[in-house]
Amino acid sequence: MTATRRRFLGLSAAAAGLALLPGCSGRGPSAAAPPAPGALRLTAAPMRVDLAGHEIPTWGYGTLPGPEIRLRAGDVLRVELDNALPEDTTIHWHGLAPPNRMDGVPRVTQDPVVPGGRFTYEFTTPVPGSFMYHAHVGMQLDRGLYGPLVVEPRSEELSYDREHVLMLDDWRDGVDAHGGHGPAPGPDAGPGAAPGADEDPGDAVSFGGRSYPLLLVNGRPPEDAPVLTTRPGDRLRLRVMNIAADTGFRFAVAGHRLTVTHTDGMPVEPVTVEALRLGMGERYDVLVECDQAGGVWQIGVQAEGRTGWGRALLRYDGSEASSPPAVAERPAELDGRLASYADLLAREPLPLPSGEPDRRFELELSGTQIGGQSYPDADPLPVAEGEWVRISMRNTSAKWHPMHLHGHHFQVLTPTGRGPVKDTVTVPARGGEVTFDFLATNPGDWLFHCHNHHHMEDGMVRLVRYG
Ligand SMILES: [Cu+2]
Repeated sequence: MTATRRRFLGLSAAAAGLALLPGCSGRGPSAAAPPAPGALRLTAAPMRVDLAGHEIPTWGYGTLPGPEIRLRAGDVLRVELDNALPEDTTIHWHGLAPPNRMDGVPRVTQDPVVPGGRFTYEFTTPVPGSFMYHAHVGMQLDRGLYGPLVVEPRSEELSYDREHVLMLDDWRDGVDAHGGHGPAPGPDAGPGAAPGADEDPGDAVSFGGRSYPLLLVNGRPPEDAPVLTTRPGDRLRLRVMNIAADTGFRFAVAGHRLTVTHTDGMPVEPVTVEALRLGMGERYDVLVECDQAGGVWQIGVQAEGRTGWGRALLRYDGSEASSPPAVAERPAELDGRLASYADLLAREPLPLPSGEPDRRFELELSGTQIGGQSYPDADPLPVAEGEWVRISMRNTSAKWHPMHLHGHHFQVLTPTGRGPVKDTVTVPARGGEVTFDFLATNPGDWLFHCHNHHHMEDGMVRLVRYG
């Protein structure tokens, strides 16, 4: 996930006429035919990963994270999914807006892919940005079934020297029984726990209540942190992605500031801050001016509202003699200025007409319900094709909820009137309110849900339905 690899991929992609990674055979069914020309094969299968010297079993797409998919705006994404798991699976393309039948939601947009089965996803990707793919069956995302998906613009406006993708995850798979990784998981304090068990003191920002012993950056625990390299004077582009099931993150780089250029892949006017807060499913692209003379710098990832620590390292070339910061060394920048939605101005606002929305929904987020209902015993939110739709949410629960709409980009309503265009927006707890608008231009049944997967499994889902 470095620029070196990107250049390599760019070359191989040019040869193949498609900017996709070569097929990843993983440990899939050996009898399967090779993928069609230009297709990437992803095999969902049991696998083992090394977490700082401890090998644990999980499920994944061959590597952790899964192979990076990188293509250019207007390309066709063509992925053959082979299911070598003992249960059904699908892939959802988080942040993309494919035709409904390619959205990867079992029993809503497609039949689940049964064990031993195959499904080919194929659609064009006109919109550039930083996206993710992940399984969308039960709690499979909580294992290793995820990876980054980058759509590059046909011509890049930003100027930078190197690029790195950072996927932030909370992890417990195979660790609970291992005993070698930090504290044992505590009692489950999720939405199913006794009333009051998940109440946070004061103004704590908590996105979830389950116990996760490890935080991983690109599949690696803090004792075995990934190292990003740079040179003095270089400008880095970081694509920071929260793929966790139950954890919001604070993110900062010691000794450096972050200039936000995109949120959820969509461009914003640059804003320079010291830290990011990412709900589950959210992504930020930032530029980092590497204006230090050298050294090794902590890239800190802190769980919001509870203990939990992950990290990566930023190493300047020529600093081989420098020792890295201690594992737990916490960048002061984590307490600095955050990028708020109100700070962000869309560079490409949605083409909303003048006047008022055609349709409005006002939905309370309470516990793990949306508008007082729990999926699947929940009414679809009916819209009509072509409408301008406004959804207003008020969160009266004790948890922050990152709400994700499939199949659309929406525009967050902020005082500037030009709020960021996103696909996942975090609604603060205890009275927090967020409103967004979207254009109903992609008919189908689309999930609108909390991206805390425990909350989703608990029914924090509605369908937006039209066409
Ligand atoms: Cu939630």
